[in-house]
Amino acid sequence: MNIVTEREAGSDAANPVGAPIPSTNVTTSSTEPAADQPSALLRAARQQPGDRVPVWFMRQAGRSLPEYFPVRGEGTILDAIQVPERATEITLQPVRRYGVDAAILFSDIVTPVWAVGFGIDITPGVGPECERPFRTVDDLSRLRPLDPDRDLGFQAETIRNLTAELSVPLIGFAGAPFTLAAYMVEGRPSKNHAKVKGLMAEQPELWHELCDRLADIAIATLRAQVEAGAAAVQLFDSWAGALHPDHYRRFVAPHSAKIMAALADLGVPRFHFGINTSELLDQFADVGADVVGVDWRTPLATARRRTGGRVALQGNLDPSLCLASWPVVEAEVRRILADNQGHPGHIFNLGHGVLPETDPDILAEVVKLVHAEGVANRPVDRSAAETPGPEPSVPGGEAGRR
Ligand code: 1CP
Repeated sequence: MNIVTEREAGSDAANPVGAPIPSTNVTTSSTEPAADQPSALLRAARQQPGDRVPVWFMRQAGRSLPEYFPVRGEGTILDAIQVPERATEITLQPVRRYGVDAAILFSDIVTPVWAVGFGIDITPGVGPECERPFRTVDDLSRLRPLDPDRDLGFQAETIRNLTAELSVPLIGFAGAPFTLAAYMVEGRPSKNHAKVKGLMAEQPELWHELCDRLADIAIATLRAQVEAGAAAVQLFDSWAGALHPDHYRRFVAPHSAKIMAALADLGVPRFHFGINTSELLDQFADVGADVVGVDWRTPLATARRRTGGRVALQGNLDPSLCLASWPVVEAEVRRILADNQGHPGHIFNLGHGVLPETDPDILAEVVKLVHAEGVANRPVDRSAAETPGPEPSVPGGEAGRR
């Protein structure tokens, strides 16, 4: 894997690590990297040895931070996202508080679909909801292509604000077609995904057309984020683990692979994440990710064997255990670092998002411990990798045949 490019080098230069963090009334971590070092996150994403394990947290901004609420204001989260000053401040809050190695744009996976006028909203306390869910071919008319300049101008402005302030890389993100379709077809968050699985199996042509449009929307979103200054992107397929591996291969992988391939020329690391994906990890690597997120159910050493050592891994502390006392959390962090065996391609994270009830002081301690104890300089022993599984399910495969 060689994903070192001028674009990344440029983004490192634009955001020199160690540049001053904006003043704040929240304590800044004392674990800032020295100014002459490359970004720990981008190095680990390239599986290059370094002097520490980078760490950030999915859903690090938002409801777990007391300083979030006064900035967020009234209305839904989609209202806050549209005000660049607010979205900028909310994105910066966890970076200041924790000294994490990356910021993640404050937005949501449904933002682009909302922006093209599909008719989706985020209900506080519930999540994404659609009054008229996607069920028939007529619903395609509500899913026009995304024009990032017109539809997501506020997001580009937020990213430009952020890259001017940040001393660590900014991660942009989008929802993958399956996970977005899950909300659009079900109409709201769902446990068993029965309606979206039904549409997929019973109307495969409509399914592929829907996913193709969602893939184009994700591509336009992510390209615009990188052009505005994001130094890495994460494609969230949070609920793909609900699928049988064969269904994932036939109905989902081609679309995610199309997105990953369409970002290749940008040269930024492409992260890919879902929960319950133990049986899909090989395919998550095959779609073209550089970094694969692993939830807490799969030991990192197992995930590394399943992905054949061809991607960096991100994870995998159980967010529920972060509600326990520090000795419990500390033991888990040490176990995960040991499980990684000093491999340079490890980005420490939770196995899913921060739970709203989490004590931020616990996460601050996690960051300190990972920075103090994480070793990322063991030479990669590629012979230890398991033979990669079955034939890669890559672009041009199923998508080209359907
Ligand atoms: O008003 C609020 O504060 C609502 C809570 C909230 C927040 C803070 C939602 C509604 N979205 C967000 C922001 C958000 N969403 C971020 C930026 C914050 C950060 O990471 O620091 C990100 C990356 C997301 C991405 C997102 N949204 C995902 C993928 C990550 C994951 O958790 O798997 C998903 C699945 C969503 C949908 C969504 N949006 C909001 C909720 C409550 C949900 C999940 C609903 C469900 O259970 O299905």
